[in-house]
Amino acid sequence: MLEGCVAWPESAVRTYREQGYWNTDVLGTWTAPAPEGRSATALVTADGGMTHAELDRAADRTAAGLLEAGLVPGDRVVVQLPNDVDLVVLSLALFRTGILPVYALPAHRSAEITHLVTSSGAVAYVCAERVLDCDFRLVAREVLDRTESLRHVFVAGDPGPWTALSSLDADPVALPAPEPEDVALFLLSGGTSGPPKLIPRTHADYAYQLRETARLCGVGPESVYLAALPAEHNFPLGCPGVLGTLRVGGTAVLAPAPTADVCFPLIERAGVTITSLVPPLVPLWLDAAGWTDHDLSSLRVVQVGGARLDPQTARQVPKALGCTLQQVYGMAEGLLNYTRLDDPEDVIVHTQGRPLSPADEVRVVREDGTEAEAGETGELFTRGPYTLRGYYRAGERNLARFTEEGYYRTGDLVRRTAEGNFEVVGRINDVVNRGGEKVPTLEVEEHLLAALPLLGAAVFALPDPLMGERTCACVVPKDGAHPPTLRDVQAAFKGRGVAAYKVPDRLVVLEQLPMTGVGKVDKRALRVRLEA
Ligand code: OOB
Repeated sequence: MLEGCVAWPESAVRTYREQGYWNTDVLGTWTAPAPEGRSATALVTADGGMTHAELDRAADRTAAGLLEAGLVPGDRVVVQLPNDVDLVVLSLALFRTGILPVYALPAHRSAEITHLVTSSGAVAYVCAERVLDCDFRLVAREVLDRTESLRHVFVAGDPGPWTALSSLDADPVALPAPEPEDVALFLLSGGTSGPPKLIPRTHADYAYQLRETARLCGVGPESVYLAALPAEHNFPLGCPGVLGTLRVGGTAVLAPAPTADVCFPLIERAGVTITSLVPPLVPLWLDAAGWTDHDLSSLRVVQVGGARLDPQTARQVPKALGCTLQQVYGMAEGLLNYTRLDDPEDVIVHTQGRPLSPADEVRVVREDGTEAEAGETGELFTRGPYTLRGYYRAGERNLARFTEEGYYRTGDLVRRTAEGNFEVVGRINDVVNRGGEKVPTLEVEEHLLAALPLLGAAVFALPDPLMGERTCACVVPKDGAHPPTLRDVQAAFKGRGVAAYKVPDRLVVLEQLPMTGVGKVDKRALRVRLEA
């Protein structure tokens, strides 16, 4: 495996190969030759699309262009593109050449991209010219100034001082074929307290995830998957998402935003059969479905995951959208849990499902390390054929997140029902789950302390009816300093190039922070005080 990655032990590798979990599938190579029954259309966007044959050709040309530009297999490339054809073509080209995408999220700004470039040693950054109010060519400038490894910036659209992404275009050449068990891509951790860690995913492990999730969701050549969420995230990318659908010859529809006004016309036009949402979107879609003129009758499955969906909302989905609800409890690190399409209503409404694979090993562990009983809350530990054994270049830091036997400590508090389905009831880690968007509290505290005249800052989650959780920051100004307002925080974070979703939703100015006996800020006491 790539230097800086933790390999699965030999015995596990042997089992996964022998039992067919891992095979010779290499990501991105399945668009040719077209199997029988494949629908001609691979991609649909608001203003265009592509057939499978066109996608195949475009990926080969881009792959040749990448090599011509001097990139070599094993190089890392930070990819931050909106849901559009470029993202898919580039991804397939990278997979085919063994050049490794590091998938950033659209909301990331220079602070996050700098971190990703530094922690991955990326040689290239690929972005769009601008999205909404952000000019990513300026983000690229800041990142270049602050990092050492970056040699290329490729821009979709007008490149300004950089190179146009469209210039990565050359006559197809023989490509350096990656090995199935090589790393294929990097995803970002959402579940850990600090800045995101990099998750290496191999061709074999991710291809298995794509195959198995497509099977479980009944996705085949006739299926039309709508990427409403940003497709660089594991959920819409590969659960089965865009890649899992393309792999079986289906069609992926790329929406520029997850709102009903953008997605409903696409559902009607493309005959979308399956999509995935995070919980805060669900009430908005249900509401819009009540008055829309658009025909949503093609929808078969709506997957909801990323954060806890409340049962009352869950119950309304089938009737309002005319389809089956599937709860998905997953993580970029690997393990995916799904309710099955034919599960009883109670299971679909009240649980977050059970593991995808018979080879997923899951343990629910009490604080003292012993095994919890059914119905009892504990932390979920897991290992399996598509769950990582260590973060990239994390060294000693991996010791805290993995057991000696190679189990990943998810930090999630779960209960297992007698039938084996999980209910997610909380978290151990210091992360705010804002409707699926993960806000690492330590990182926000560091930004607050660095940007404003503060003596102390404590960031934690408060419950919220729509988002599940929102971010609250309690701050103590330095003596004589002006108490900051939310507007100050917003401006300071923007100035530091921090993603907007990390700005606290609520700011409380205090004279001091309560401390625990061991001298840590007592966030529990703060939470209780604010909830009251
Ligand atoms: C997905 O992946 P990440 O990596 O952004 O976040 C993982 C964490 C989990 O550890 C858990 O704390 C939370 O997000 N989570 C859920 C959940 N799904 C994820 N909490 C409650 N209920 C759920 N259904 O979020 C992700 C990756 C693949 C598929 C779906 C979600």
